[in-house]
Amino acid sequence: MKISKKCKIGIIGMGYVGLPLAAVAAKKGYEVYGIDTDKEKLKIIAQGKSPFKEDFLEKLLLKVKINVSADPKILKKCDICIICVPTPVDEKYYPVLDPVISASKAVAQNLKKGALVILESTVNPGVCEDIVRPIFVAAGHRPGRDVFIAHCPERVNPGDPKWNVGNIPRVVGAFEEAGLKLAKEFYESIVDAPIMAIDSIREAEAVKILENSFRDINIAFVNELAKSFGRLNIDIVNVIKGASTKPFSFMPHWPSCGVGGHCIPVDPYYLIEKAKSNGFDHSFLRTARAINNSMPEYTAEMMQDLLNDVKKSVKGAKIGILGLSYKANVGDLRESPSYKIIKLLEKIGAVIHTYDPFVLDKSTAKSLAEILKKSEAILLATNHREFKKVTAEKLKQNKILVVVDGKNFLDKEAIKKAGILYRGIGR
Ligand code: SAJ
Repeated sequence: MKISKKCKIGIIGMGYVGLPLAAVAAKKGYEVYGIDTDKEKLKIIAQGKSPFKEDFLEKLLLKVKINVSADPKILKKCDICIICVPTPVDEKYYPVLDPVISASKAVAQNLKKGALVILESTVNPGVCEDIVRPIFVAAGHRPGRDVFIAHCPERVNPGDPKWNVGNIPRVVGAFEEAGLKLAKEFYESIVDAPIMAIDSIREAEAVKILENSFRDINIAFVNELAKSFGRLNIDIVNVIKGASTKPFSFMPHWPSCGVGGHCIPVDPYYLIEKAKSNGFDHSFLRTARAINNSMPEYTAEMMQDLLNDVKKSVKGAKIGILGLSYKANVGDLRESPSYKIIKLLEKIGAVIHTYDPFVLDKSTAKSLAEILKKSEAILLATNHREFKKVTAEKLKQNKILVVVDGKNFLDKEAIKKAGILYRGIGR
C-alpha cells in the first residue's frame, strides 16, 4: 500500500480523540469512515455537529464530511484503521483494556489485506505486542504482510484554543519498518507539525505514559507544597510565580482541589500495574497519585474548618459548588474532583447546590446569581472563565460567609477585605 488521498480511513471511536482526527483527515481530502457504538452520537455527527462542546471541532465539522456507521463491516474498504477508544481504569485503578480489545477484534474481523492499523489510545508499554498483535494473528493475519500495526499516542488537549490535532507534533512507533514508514507518511499528510518515528512500538507507548506521569508528579509536588505552605502562611501561588521568573529549568504547575480527566489521573496507573507485573514498584508514581487523590478530601476538610470558624457546622450548611467539570472551559465530568468533594460534604450533612455553565443539565442552579443566592458558603472546584464574575462585592451582597477556592482562581485579597473567610489551596 502507498499513502495517498485515495486511501480510505476508518476511525473506531468518535470521541474527544477520534472525532477531531476524522475531521482533520477529511479536511485534508481523505474519505473518512467514523465507527462508534453510540448511535445517538453518530446521528449528531451525521448532521455535521459535535456531540461535545469544542470550538475548533464544531467549526471544522461544518466544512467536512465524515461517513459514520455503527457497523464495523465498513472497515473492509479501509486502507488505514485507527483505534481511538477509551482506556480508563476501574475503581481499584486497574487498567481496563476491554474497549481496545473489542475494537482490535472488530478491525481484525473486517481487515482489508495489507491495511495499516494504528492504535492511538493511551496504553502501557507492551499492550500492542501482548494484546493487539495476537488478536490479528489469531484472526489469521500475518503481521508485516496482511497487516501493519503501529502506535501513535493521542495528544488531544480538550478546550485548548491553540493546540489541536492538526498542529500538534506526534510520535509514532511500529513493529515493522514498512509499517513505521506508512504511519509516519500518513500523519505527515494530516498534521502540520513534525512527526517523530521512534525505534520501537513499546517506546511509542512509553512516550505518552511519560508525558502524563510527568504532569501528574509535578502537580503532586505543588499539591504537597500547598499543604505545607498552608501551615506556614505562605501563598504558594506567589511562590510559583516567583520561581517562574527563572527563564530555564523550571515549569510551573499549580495546586488545586484535585486532578481529574481521562488522562493525567489514569495514565500513571497503566505503567504502575505493568511494572508491578514485571516485579518493579513505581513507589514515586504511586505516592504522587496518592497525594493528588487526597486533594478532594483536603478541600472538603478545609470547608468544614472554615464553617466551624464562623460557628457553623457542615450539617445543614448550604454550600454552593462552582464547577462540575474536571477542567476549565470544557464540559467533561470524567474523574472530576467536584463529585468527590460533593460526596464527602453530603456525607457529613451539607446541603449542596451546584452550578457549571458547561454542564447545566447536571447543575442544580441554572445561573451564577441563583447559586450565590441559595448558598451561604462557596467552594470553587473548576476555574471556568465565567467564575471571574464571582467578585467580593457579589459574595458580600449574597451574604456568603466562607469561600474555599479550589483552583486559587478568585480575588483572595478583595474577598478577605470584604470580611469573608477565604482559603485557597496553599494560600
Ligand atoms: N491540574 C492541576 N494543576 C495543574 C494542571 C492541571 O491541578 O498545574 C488539574 C486540572 O485541574 C485537571 C487535571 O489536573 O483536573 C488535568 O488537567 P490537564 O490540564 O492536564 O488536562 P487534561 O486532562 O485534558 O490533559 C491533557 C493531556 N493531553 C493528553 O493526554 C494528550 C495532557 O498531556 C496535557 O499536558 C494537558 O491536556 C494540558 O497540557 O492541558
